[in-house]
This record gives sequence, C-alpha cells and structure tokens, in this order.
Amino acid sequence: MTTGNVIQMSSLAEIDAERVIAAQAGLVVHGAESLNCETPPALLGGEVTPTAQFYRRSHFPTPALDASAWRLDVRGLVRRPLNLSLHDMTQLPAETAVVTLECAGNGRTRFRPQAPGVQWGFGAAGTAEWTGPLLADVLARAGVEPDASEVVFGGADSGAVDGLPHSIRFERSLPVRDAMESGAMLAYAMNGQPLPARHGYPLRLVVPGWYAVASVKWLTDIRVVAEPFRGFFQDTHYVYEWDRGGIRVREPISLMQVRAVITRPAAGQELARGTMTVRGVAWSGAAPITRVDVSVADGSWQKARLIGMPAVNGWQQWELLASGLRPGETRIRARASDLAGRVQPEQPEWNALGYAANFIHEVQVRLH
Ligand SMILES: Nc1nc2c(c(=O)[nH]1)N[C@H]1C(S)=C(S)[C@@H](COP(=O)(O)O)O[C@H]1N2
Ligand SMILES: [Mo]
Repeated sequence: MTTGNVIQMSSLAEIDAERVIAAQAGLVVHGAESLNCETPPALLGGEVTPTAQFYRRSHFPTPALDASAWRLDVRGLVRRPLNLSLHDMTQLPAETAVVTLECAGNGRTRFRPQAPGVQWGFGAAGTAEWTGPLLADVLARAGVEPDASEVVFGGADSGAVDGLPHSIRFERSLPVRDAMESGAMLAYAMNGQPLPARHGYPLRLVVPGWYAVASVKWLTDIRVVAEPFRGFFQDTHYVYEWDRGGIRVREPISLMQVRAVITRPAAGQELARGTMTVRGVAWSGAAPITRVDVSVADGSWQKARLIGMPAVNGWQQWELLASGLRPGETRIRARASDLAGRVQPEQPEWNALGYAANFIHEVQVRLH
C-alpha cells in the first residue's frame, strides 16, 4: 500500500446509512455485504445521470481517504516513477468528458438458468461528466518502458472474497495500448463536483467503452508490468465462461455490449390510448449507436429518432412517437444497433458468471 494513504474502512452501520440515502434517492438497493444500488430505468433519461441517482457497485467497504495525505504512485516499468498529490493532479491539463459506465452484471437477473451474483435489473448503468487528466498524459510523463505489457491499477479498498484465505485489494489491469488509446481519464470530479466517497474519492480511473469494472475507484497506485496481471477481479471474476459444446471457454470482459433502455413510459404506467411518446437511451462500447428500433403492442420494429449529435462515449438519447394505439395491456420493446454492426440479441449467450446480459428491454403499460 502506498505510504501516506491512511485507510479506514467504513463500518456496516455506514453501509446501512448509504443504503438509506440510496433508497431515498429512488434507487433499488440490493442486499449484500457491500454497497450495490441500481437506478430504475425511469430515472435514466437525461444526457447525464444526477450524481445522487447514479448506480453504485462496490465490492468492499468504502475507504475513507484523506485527500491531503493521498498520493498516486506511478511505478514499475517506467523511466521516471511519479508520486503525485491531489494538488499535482489538478495542476495537470484536464479533460472533461461525458462517459457512460455500465456494470458487466447489468441485466443478469434475466439469465436462465440463473447466474450467480447480484441480480441486477437494467439500471446498473449511468452517464456522468468526468473531469481529470488523461491517463495517457500521466503515463507519458512517467515514460513507459518498451518491454511493458500491462498497466495495473490499485484501489485503496480491500476485504475478503470467496475462495481466498486472505483479504485482497481491488485491482484491475489494462493492456498498455488500451491504457494509452482508450481515452481513459484520472477523474477527480463527477458532474462538476469533487467525486463523492462512494464513487472513488479523491480520484478514480474512468475507461470509456469498457465495462465499469475497469474504472478503478479510490485509485492509489499505477504499476506498469511486463507480465499479464492475474488478480482476482481480472482472472477469477469478470471473465466470460462460455459453454461451447461442453467445453468451457474463458475470455476476459472488456467493451460494453450494445444495449437500449426504455426510460419513458415507466413500467406499469397508465396512459391514454391513441398516441404515446417512447423515450430512452442506448449505448455500446464498440462504436456509436446507429439505430434504435421500437416495437409497441407487439407490432413490427419502428425506427426511433436519435436525439442530438451522435454520442462519443456517453449514451445516445432516442424517441419514438407511436400512434393508433388501442386500450389494454401494451408491451413496449427497444433494440439498439451500433456502427460496428452489432444488434441487440433476443437471447444473449449465457455464461457462468452472468455478464453482458444485453437482453432487449421491455416495459408493460396500460392504455385506457
Ligand atoms: N476500487 C474499486 N473500484 C471499483 C469497484 C470496486 O469495488 N472497488 N467496482 C467496480 C465495478 S464492478 C463497477 S460496476 C464500478 C461502479 O462504479 P460506481 O459505483 O461509481 O457506479 O466501479 C468499479 N471500480
Ligand atoms: Mo461492475
């Protein structure tokens, strides 16, 4: 652990208090030892998600970091190791970017047979405006050696995990090329405010396009290494385990799959017959969204209008005006496609740990 980073883990009472705060903000709170809360789709509609409503996913209790003592250590296969204070970070040229984060377990609850882990609905995703220096700039200052293959990011949080006798830290790696070219940021601000403790105060990594497990919170150290990193959250968890003809095939998770979420109307809403505006958001880690198709009352797919400029790393807002609607229980479905040619599938491929469950989102409303 980096010297200077005094770690104090929050108690279970503090996690309970966090759950109350989340419930009051309208989030769905999942019961577990750590903080796991998702945003109901009806609260996801904006270009950015208000911080109070942004989903939370933490494996361990939130570390209480003292920003004045905090340091970011950059070491390993670099020419000039760095030890940066928060003030140093804020003095570096900063970027501000709208980036969508999505938990790899989002949608998991729809898998049959059930996959283990938190039974996320469709709201373990959010979009925020993040501010901080680019990771590539900080790595360039340190000078990555040519024999480096990966960059390992260490969080200040730690605890027990299934199957291991000792407690471990939260750590994840990126290949050097992705660390340099993904647009990853070392963010100290979220939606124009200092990062809240639960989202990684004082500094977190934000990796556009990647499932959010890559976006390490409470970042304290960056190690440039020669060998592939094999940590628990890299190699045991957050790995696809596909069943291909009786053979287990493993693959690391990386970019977010293509997905649309309906944000209006809300499930269970009562609406007048005739016309209805359906709205939502859509994103993909691989490429911009090119179309969203909506089916209302089990009718054929209709092309929704994409709102505003194509989103780069944030989600794309869309809407469709449906008309000629008759009274009764009415099902609405939305399906996204991206520029890389990926179309949201009817049945995402089941995998043992239940990742990338980009099922087509459905909402049922009643027209009268
Ligand atoms: N240090 C640390 N970083 C972390 C995690 C964590 O438990 N510890 N959880 C990861 C996962 S799985 C997700 S989905 C996102 C959640 O970020 P959020 O809580 O800000 O929404 O943080 C990622 N970064
Ligand atoms: Mo996650």
